[in-house]
Amino acid sequence: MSDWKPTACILCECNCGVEVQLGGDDGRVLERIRGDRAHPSSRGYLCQKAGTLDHYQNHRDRLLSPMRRRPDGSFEPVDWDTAIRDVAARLQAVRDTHGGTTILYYGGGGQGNHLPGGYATTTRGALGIRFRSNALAQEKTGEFWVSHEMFGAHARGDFEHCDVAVFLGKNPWQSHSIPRARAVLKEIARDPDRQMIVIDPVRTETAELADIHLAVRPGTDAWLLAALLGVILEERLADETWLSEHTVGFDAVRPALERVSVADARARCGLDETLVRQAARVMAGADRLALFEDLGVQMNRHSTLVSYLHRLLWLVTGSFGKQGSQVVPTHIRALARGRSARTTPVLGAPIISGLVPCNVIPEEILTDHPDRYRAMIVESANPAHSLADSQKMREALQALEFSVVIDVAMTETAREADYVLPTATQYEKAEATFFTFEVPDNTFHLRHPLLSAPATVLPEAEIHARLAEAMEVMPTELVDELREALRTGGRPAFAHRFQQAATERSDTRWLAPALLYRTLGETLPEGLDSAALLWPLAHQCAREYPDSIRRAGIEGDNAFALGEALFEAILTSPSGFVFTRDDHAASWDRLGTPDGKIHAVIPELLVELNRLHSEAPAPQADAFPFVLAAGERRAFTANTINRNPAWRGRDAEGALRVHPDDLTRLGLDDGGMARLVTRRGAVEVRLEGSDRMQVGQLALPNGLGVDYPQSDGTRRQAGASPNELTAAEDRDPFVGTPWHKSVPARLEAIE
Ligand SMILES: Nc1nc2c(c(=O)[nH]1)N[C@H]1C(S)=C(S)[C@@H](COP(=O)(O)OP(=O)(O)OC[C@H]3O[C@@H](n4cnc5c(=O)[nH]c(N)nc54)[C@H](O)[C@@H]3O)O[C@H]1N2
Ligand SMILES: Nc1nc2c(c(=O)[nH]1)N[C@H]1C(S)=C(S)[C@@H](COP(=O)(O)OP(=O)(O)OC[C@H]3O[C@@H](n4cnc5c(=O)[nH]c(N)nc54)[C@H](O)[C@@H]3O)O[C@H]1N2
Ligand code: SF4
Ligand SMILES: [Mo]
Repeated sequence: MSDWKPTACILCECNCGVEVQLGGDDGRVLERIRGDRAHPSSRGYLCQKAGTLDHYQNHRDRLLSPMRRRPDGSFEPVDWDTAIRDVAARLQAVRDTHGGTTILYYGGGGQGNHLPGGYATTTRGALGIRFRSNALAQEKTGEFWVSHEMFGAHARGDFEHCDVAVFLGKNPWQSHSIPRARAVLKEIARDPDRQMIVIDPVRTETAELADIHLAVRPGTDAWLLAALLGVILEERLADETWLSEHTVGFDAVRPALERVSVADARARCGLDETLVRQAARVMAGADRLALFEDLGVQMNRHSTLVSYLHRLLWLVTGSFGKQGSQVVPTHIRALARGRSARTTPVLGAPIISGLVPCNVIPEEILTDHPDRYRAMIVESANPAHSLADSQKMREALQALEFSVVIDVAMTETAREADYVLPTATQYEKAEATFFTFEVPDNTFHLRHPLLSAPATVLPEAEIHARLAEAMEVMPTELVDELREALRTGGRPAFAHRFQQAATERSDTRWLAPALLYRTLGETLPEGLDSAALLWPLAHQCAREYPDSIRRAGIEGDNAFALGEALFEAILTSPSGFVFTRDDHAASWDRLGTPDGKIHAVIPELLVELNRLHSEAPAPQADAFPFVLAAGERRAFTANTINRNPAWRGRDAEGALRVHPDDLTRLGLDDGGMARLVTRRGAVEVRLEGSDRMQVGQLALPNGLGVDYPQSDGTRRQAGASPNELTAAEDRDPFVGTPWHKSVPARLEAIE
C-alpha cells in the first residue's frame, strides 16, 4: 500500500479533501480513503459516498482508445493522430460550410473538474463557436439572472454563522452543497438559540432536524413565498430602515405583496395559516438569516419567480452583507453571470451566464432552420442521460452532421457520437473546480495526480492543444518566444511577452489556454502542467481582491508579486488552501449595480407576481393523478459519475418512493415492481412505500438508469432513467429551466 496522498472527492460539488492509499496488484486501486484534516473547508469531514471512489477510477466502462463510428453504426478504435486530424477536419468542414455559430459546445466540467472547459476555450475560438451550454443551464440560470438583475452579483448563505437557516427545495443532509453539511445541520438543530426552517413536500432527513417544516404541496412554492412576504408586510415586520438605505424600487413591489391574501395563498400550498405566520415571524425576527434555494424549486413551476421572491425575503429581513446572512464570495473564476444581449439562433431563447438553456437544445437542432446547430462537442457531461427528454435528445444527437464526446467512460452520450476521445480520469491529472463560495475563508484546491494516466489516453488540455495545432491556429513563433522568455527571464519576462501578445492579438485571446499549456505548462512541477490555465486567473484574482488575499497570509509587494505568490500557493497546496479571508461587509463593495444599491424591481417578474393571484391551479389530468419529482438526491446517487451499480451501498435499483396509502389504494406491493407512466414515456420501477412522501406525490432518484457491462460484455441497466419521462417543453417561460420536480404521472400494475 502506498503512503496517504491528498486529493478530493468528486462526487458532489463540495469536493471534500480526502487522503488515499493506493493498493492492488498494480498499485492503481483507491484502496483506503479517509477525510483530509488539512483541507481547509472540509477539515476531515466526509459522507458515506467518498469511500466508493474506486468505482470511478476502476471500472469496465473505461475508455482507453479514441473511437470512430463506422458507416454500419459500430465503433472502431483509431490512433490519436488519426482521431485529432479527423475531428479537427470534420469540425472545420461544418464551420466552413455553415459557420462556427452552428457548432454547440456542451459541458466542460462536472462536480469535480473545471479545467477542461477552460482549455476548450481555444478549440471554441479556433472554430468560431459562439454558443455553449452545460448543466448549470438546467438548474441555476434563473437564479443567476435574478441575482444579477437585483445585485449585479451572486450571493450565498453563510450557514456556519446564521441564527436561522432556511432550506427551500433543498435537502443538504443528502445533497450537501455547503461544507460539512451534516455537521452544520446538527449544530443548528442542537443549539436552542438557532432555528431551521425547511420548505419541502417531503419529510426529508433535513426536515426532520428542522424547527419548522413547511410541507408545501409540490409546485406551489411561489404562493408560499408570496404569503411569507405578505405576512411580513402585513404584520409590519419588515426592516424598513434597511430597505430605504440599501434598496431602490421596493415601493413598486410593495402593492403586489400587500395584495397577497395569506389565507388564499397558504390554501394553495396546503399549509396551515398559523404555521406560515410563525415561519414568517421567525424569519423576520432573525438577526442572521441564511437561505438556500435548490432544485426542489429551481426545477419546478414558477422557478424564476421563486428565485425572485426568495431574494425579496432577504430584502425585507435585511439579510445581506453581514455575518450569517447572504454574502458575495470572492472567486478565482466567476461561474454566475447575468443575461447577455444575445439569444439562441432558432428560438431566440435567452442566454444567461453565457449558456444556452438546456431544454431548448433539441429544438435548436431538430428543425430545418438555416441557423440550427449542426455539430456538437460534448466534454465531461452526459446530456443524453441528464437533460430532459432523453428520447428527443438522442434524436437530436443523431441528427447532427458531426459530434464528438470527450469522456472517461462509454456513456449514453458517447454512444450517440461520431467520435469519442478518451481522457485521463480526475485522479490521473491535476484538476480543480471553481466552486469557491465560502466566506469569510474561501478555499481553492488544485489536486495533484494520484496515478499516471494510461499511455492511450490524453488529458483534455493536451487534446485541445493538439486540436489547435491540427487546425493550424497555434502561432509557433510565439510559442518559441514565450518558451525562450521563460528560459532566460523566468516568469516576469514571460508575463511581459504574454501581455504584449495579448495586446497585439486581441482578436485571438482564445488562444491563451493552449499557449499557456504549451509554454508555461512545460515548466510547472511534474504532473501539474494543466495548471497553466490558473496562472492568468491568479493574477486576475490578485488585481480584484488584493486585500482579501493578503489577509489570507499571501504576501506580495505589488500586484504582480501578489499574483505570483497566489499562483505559487495554488501549486504548492496539495490539500487546498485559504486564498482569501474576507470581511462580510465586503459584499457591499461587490454589488455590481451601477448605483451600488440592491434593485428590488424586475419588471417581468413583477407582472408574473401580480398574475399569481388569479392563476388557476396547475391542470391535473385524470390520466396523470400523481406529481412526480424526477430526480432526487439520495445516499447513493451522484449524477452519472460512478457507472458501476455495485457502488451503491443500498437502494441499488433506485426505488420510486410512494406514500403507503397510495400503494394500498392502487393495490400495489411495497418492494414490488410497477410501471410509471408520463405523457412522454414509461419505465418499470421498484416501489418503496414511504410515509415521508405526500399522498399523490412520487420521487425517483437522479442518476440511475445508466447501463454497465457485465462480465460477459452484455450491458445491464440498473434502475430507471428519469429523463425518459420528462418533456423538453415543460420549462420555465423566462429562462428555460426544466420542471423536473412536478411531472404529471400515473402508476400501473405490471401484469
Ligand atoms: N447524494 C447526492 N448529492 C448530490 C448530488 C447527487 O447526485 N447525489 N448532486 C449534486 C448536484 S448536481 C446538485 S444540483 C445538488 C442538488 O441538491 P438538492 O436540490 O438538495 O437535491 P434534490 O434531491 O434534487 O431536491 C431537493 C429537494 O427538493 C424537494 N422538492 C421536490 N418538489 C418540491 C417542491 O415542489 N417544492 C419544494 N420546496 N421542494 C420540492 C425534494 O423533496 C428534495 O428533498 O446536489 C448535489 N449533491
Ligand atoms: N430529471 C432530472 N435530470 C437531471 C437532474 C434531476 O434532478 N432530474 N439533475 C440535473 C443536474 S442538477 C445536473 S448537475 C446534471 C448533471 O449531468 P451532467 O452534467 O451531464 O453530468 P454527469 O452525469 O455528472 O456526467 C459527468 C460526465 O463526466 C464524465 N467524467 C468524469 N470525469 C471526467 C474527466 O475527468 N474528464 C471528462 N472529460 N469527463 C469526465 C463522466 O464519465 C460523465 O459522463 O444532471 C441533471 N439532470
Ligand atoms: S459526496 Fe460527500 S464526501 Fe464527496 S464531496 Fe460530496 S459531501 Fe464530500
Ligand atoms: Mo446540479
